[in-house]
Amino acid sequence: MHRNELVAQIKKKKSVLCVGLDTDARKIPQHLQNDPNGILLFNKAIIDATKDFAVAYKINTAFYEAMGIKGWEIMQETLAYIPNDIFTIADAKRGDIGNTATQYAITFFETYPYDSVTVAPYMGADSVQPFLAFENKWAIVLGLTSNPGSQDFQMLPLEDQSYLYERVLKTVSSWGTIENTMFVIGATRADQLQNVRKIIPNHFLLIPGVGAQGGDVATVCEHALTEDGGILINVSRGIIYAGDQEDFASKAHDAAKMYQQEMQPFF
Ligand code: OMP
Repeated sequence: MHRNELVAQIKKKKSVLCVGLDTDARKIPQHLQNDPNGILLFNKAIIDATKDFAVAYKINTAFYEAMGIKGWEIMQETLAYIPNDIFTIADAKRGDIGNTATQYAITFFETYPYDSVTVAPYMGADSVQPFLAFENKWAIVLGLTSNPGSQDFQMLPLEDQSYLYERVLKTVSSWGTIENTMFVIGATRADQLQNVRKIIPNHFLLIPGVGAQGGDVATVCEHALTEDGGILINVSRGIIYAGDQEDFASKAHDAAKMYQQEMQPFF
């Protein structure tokens, strides 16, 4: 998807909501756990219930890969069910030497036609650049993540007193453009958001960590929103498990609407 189409969705819906489909077979409502197609039915119902508020869906591949071949089929059918004008993310956190990275890019851009894939930058330029060679496709590179372990390496001070994650943002942003590169910045790191915007004022940020991990929409919007929107705030468990009974889809609808309404005043 071209950046302009994503920006148009954001402005139309007055939303930067990304719904995370981290669907866990043990957490879906009981009546679907007993159905052989339960996970796909769950995902379709969540998409139907949230698509008026969402500008992106993030499929966390781990939850599907763990199921083997059936999981890949569910992922494919879920991806096909997402409306064409909504941005799609394969949250696969890949990263490997060049020729292998190219195969990962083919997997998530062609075999499974996602708009974007999450990429770990630890192996450097040749591990990220293959993802930047596909027109209208995006690499979403880990910058400063939402988990406690982000302290271990990402916040290490370098010789010039900047943090390692800042160096990552500076360097990786020079490999691509604002039309093919985004960065993951955790909502739990709101204290760093203004700083992030100083380094990469125009890049899209994928911001997970709202809801179950404690980040909040208003703070993130205040510090990171740009004229184009410029952010995607991901909520997974806070939406897809808002209800655990037969009315789970209407609970997900209400949760997605609530998040969109928190975003709306910023437009
Ligand atoms: P919830 O906490 O349930 O909203 O899920 C957060 C989602 O974002 C999960 O799919 C995580 O794998 C993902 N995520 C983080 O939670 N923190 C990060 O720093 C990066 C990601 C990610 O890249 O999506």
